[in-house]
This record gives sequence, C-alpha cells and structure tokens, in this order.
Amino acid sequence: MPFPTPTPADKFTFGLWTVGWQARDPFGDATRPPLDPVESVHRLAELGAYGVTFHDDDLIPFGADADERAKQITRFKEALEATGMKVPMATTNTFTHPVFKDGAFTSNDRDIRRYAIRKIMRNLDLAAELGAETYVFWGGREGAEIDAAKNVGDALSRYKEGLDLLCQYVIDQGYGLRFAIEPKPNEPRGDILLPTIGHALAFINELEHSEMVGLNPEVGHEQMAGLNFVHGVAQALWHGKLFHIDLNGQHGPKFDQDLVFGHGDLLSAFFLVDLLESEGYDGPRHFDYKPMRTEDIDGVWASAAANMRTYILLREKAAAFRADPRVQAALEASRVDGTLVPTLAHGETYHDLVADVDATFDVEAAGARGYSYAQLDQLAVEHLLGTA
Ligand SMILES: [Mn+2]
Repeated sequence: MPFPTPTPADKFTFGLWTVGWQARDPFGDATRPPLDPVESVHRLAELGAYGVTFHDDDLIPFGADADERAKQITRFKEALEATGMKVPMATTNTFTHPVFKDGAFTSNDRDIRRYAIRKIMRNLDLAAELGAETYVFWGGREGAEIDAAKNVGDALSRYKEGLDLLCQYVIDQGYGLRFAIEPKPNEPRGDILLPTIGHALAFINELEHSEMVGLNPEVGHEQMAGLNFVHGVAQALWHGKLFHIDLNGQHGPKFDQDLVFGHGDLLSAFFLVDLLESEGYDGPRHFDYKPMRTEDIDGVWASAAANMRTYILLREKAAAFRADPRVQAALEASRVDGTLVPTLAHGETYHDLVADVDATFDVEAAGARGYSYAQLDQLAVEHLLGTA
C-alpha cells in the first residue's frame, strides 16, 4: 500500500491545545516546552492538515491586555494567511482558571455564570471573524463530586439559559455559527452534566434554538462511559446532530487518555471511519488527542501525523471491506439489509398484522435461524490485518 499522504481535501484539523499540550498531569510537571501557536499552524500545514481549532486561552493568554490580544490575533491571522489553514471550529476555556472550579454556565455563583457568558461572547466574535462554522461547548467543570452540591434540574435550567442566550446572540450578530455540545462522563469533575451523547441529545430538544445546536462527540469520552462510540455517532447522525467530531484513542473505562486515533479500540475506529465515510459526513475530521507525556517535540509531530495516517489507512480498509464480494455475501447471509424494509407493508395497519395468523409463521424455525455475525466480524478483522 502506498504511503498515504494527507491533503487539505481530507479535512483533518487539530486543536492548538493538542500538539501544544505541555504534558502536565495531576502527578507531574510539564515535560515539554511551550509551543507557539504560529509554529503549530505552520507545522500542521506542512503535515497536510486542513485547519486548526482553538480555545480563546490557547491563542490569547488569560488576562492579556488589549494590545497583547491584538498582537496575538494578528500573528495568528498571518500564519493562517501564509499557510492557507482554516479555522472551522473554536471553543472557550471555561475550566482552567480557579473561577470556574464549580462550573461556568452552572456554577452555583451567579456572578461567575455571568462572567463565563461574557468570556464566551468575546470568543464567539473572534470565531466568527476567523470564519469558524462550529462553536464547541465542553462543560468540563459543569458538574459535581457530591450529590448534595448541585440541584441538577436547576443547573440544567441555567445551562439552557446560557445556551439560549448565546444562540440569540449569534442570530442577532448574523454569525453563521452552529453550536456543538461535547459530552463527557467525568474528569475533571467527579460527574459531569450531559455525560453522554444520549443525555446531550435529549437536552438539545429543550433548547429555544435546538435547530442550531448539535453534538461534538469524542471517541474516548463515550468509551470512558463503557459505551459503543460507533452506535452513538450513528444515532447522532440519525438525528441530524453530528455537527463536529473529536477523534482519538482510549483503552476502555479509565482516565481520559486522548491517545492517537486508532491507538485504542482499533476495530471500533475501523467501523467509525466506515460509518463516517459511508454516511457522507462532510465536516472536519478533528483530532482531539494528547501527545503522550513521554514524547519529546519530535514525538509530538510524529503523533500528529500518525492520527491522519491512521484515518486514511482505515478509510482505505473500509472501502476495500465494502467492495469485497465475500463481505457482500456475508452481509446478505446476516440479512443486514433486513431493517431497510418497513415492518408493515405500504397501506397495512396493525389489523393486518394481527390477522397474519401464526400458521404462516413458524416460531421454532425462526428461533433456530443463525445470523452468521461471527464470519462477518472475522472478515473485518482480516481486512484490518491485511490478510483479506
Ligand atoms: Mn478527551
């Protein structure tokens, strides 16, 4: 197989905070020096990325004065101009500063909630100016460690109030931005509100402008909750709510590993790429990973390239899997297309269904039918191993 080379047409994007992570963790200091966002833009462009994404504080240090802010924005814009890199998504840091230790939208303190919304509005202006289409909300501090600490219903009302207000702001300003909520079950809070794709989908239905709010699901976050990420993304697509996606790797329910895409549950990554490509998802393939703490700066760029290479290889493997006549035969043997057919025929009602006497249906024979799923999965494994 030829070495896959990413191009901007692949729409691979990276958060500035990914390659820029200095690898501080709860037990240890940084293992890498700070990385200038301008350098990240240039290096990622050289590697074939389409764009970068950022939290306000990734670009403009928290508390910077107006001159410093203007200077950093100008330098960033020059780097984008020089490389042709896009900014399809932006987001707000409402989790690092101590003021957000009890949350932003849902802090028990009203003055903090008001401050958080002002911080978000300021970065919405910058996101729109830079041409972003999606604005992500990861509420990492919206949660609690103890159940007495938070009235969850009231907190959800404040969450809704904040998002409704910001939707109205975006509409009034004429920004073409859509919002994407990023669920996560825990970390840094003991329990985070909107912990899974399903919780977030239900919450979105309660919003004033639910049509402009969707999801930014992350591989590792759903897997931390023990859930099937491919199923979660498929349901988000079914609801028309997959506005953005965070790709990375995770080894099951433990702390958030943010490994390179595919460096966790590889078979799940394979079926995720198969799903995104076959459903025609046309948004950015956004990598929200962290170069491991053990990597030096060369390892940072090698891991960035690895994300894109893995995606392209999985895309090729998925196409080959779908084109393989043995796979097509196995899908037929498993009757996978069976769910395409409505359970009632056109014009039928439940009366017809009831009239469908058991004499025409052999329950024992139907119960004895096999579905041949094992051979179907083995074909996927063999395609991945390169032996198919
Ligand atoms: Mn993560």
